[in-house]
Amino acid sequence: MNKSELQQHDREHLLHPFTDFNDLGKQGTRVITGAEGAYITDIDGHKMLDGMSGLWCCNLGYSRKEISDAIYEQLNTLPFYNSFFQCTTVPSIELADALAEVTPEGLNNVFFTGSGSEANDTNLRIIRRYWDLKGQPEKRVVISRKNAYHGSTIGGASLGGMSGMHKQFQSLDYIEHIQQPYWFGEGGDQSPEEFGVQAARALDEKIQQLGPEKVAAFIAEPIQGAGGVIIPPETYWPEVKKVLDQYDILLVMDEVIFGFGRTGEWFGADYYGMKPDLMTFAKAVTNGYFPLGGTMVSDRVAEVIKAKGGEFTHGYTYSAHPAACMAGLATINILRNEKIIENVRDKTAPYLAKRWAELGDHPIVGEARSLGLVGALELVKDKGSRARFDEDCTAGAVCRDMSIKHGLVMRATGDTMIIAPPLILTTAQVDELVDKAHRALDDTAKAMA
Ligand code: PXG
Repeated sequence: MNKSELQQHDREHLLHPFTDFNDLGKQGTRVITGAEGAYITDIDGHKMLDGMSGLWCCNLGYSRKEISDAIYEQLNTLPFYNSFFQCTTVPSIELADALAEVTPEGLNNVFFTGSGSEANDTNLRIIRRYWDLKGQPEKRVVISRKNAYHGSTIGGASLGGMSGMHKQFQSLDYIEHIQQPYWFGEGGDQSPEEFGVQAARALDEKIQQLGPEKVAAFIAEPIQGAGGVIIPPETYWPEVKKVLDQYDILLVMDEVIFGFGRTGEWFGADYYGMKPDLMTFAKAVTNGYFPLGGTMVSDRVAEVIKAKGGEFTHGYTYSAHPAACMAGLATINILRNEKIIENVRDKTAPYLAKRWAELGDHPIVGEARSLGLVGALELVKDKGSRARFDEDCTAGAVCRDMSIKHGLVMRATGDTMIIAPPLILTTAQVDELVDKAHRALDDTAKAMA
């Protein structure tokens, strides 16, 4: 099929995730046909620096034959076997070991799933089981945050705090949402530090309002990813820690985006010095090469579930899929052997921070923020008042299209432009990314004038 035939068949038969089908019909889909290193290529031969690592997952880029070979060899040895009914496989044991080593102290148990959404559903099942076995079945409520993203299954979407999603399904009734720590959007006249404390105190207020004896867990991404790379003020996590220390409530950190090196540490929990009881992962665990997710379970929680016994009636056919586990092992080996995360921490992240901050001087940028290898630009019409161009956030969509034209994949969430490039980026590629983003901003300013 040629390009237009592919686009036509795509429109006729493929229901895309998170897509407005009218827009899709008008523009035709971009057909991505190849990838190499940190670049992707479309069917027209247009090569783009992938500033989003696929969908926050190809942290090592697209050319790691070690990972595809590991998958291929496993598929030719034992393509599938389940881990139900007293069975196990060698790759799943080896990956469980490796994950216990690289994840924060105390997280030594893993429940494998096929995706991040399933892993958060698993968290809900584990949380309930834990409190039931502890003899505190009244602990039921899970507190999350507005504008969080925790997946698209009913459990994941209920935990998530995206208003557009909540309009389209019925949420579980034992999940409550508090304020997000989004200083640029919601901080008003407060300093980031003051606002960070206030946003964390919202957790305390909610716990008090519900009654601590009813609250089972608090779930949060270390930094909100899909919500617009919302890097909390430095005061936020230490204050959340203080709040949680007062109560017997489980902390779930959702590391689906920030796990495996994006902050320059292995996990966001390491970066912020947090000790989660449960920790969700997916995406970069296999470098996006094979679907795999899971949740790391602390010894404290796992001991109750294991020792107090009875069957834990939960699991997925593809929990611990052997080929997925081999992809995970190969990915972790590369991250370790090539010191990829140390390189991000010591070299690429500080360099990106410096270059990305320069974009803050652009007339339509209200804030340029970055941490590790993520960044965000807030597009505004007026820097002083932070006023946006219009209510429909057209500037973001324009900037995304301009960026693609200049050969850079940059995402728009509303009028917030976001990047999460592969961790293998060189400093020369950081320059390329920033220069292309700058040109996209110039074109956006012209188009919106
Ligand atoms: N938790 C977090 C923090 C995520 O970012 C999930 C859970 C769900 O994972 P699965 O594997 O079920 O998709 C995610 C996924 C976006 C975007 O627009 C982000 C995600 C997925 C799709 C789109 O940025 N994150």
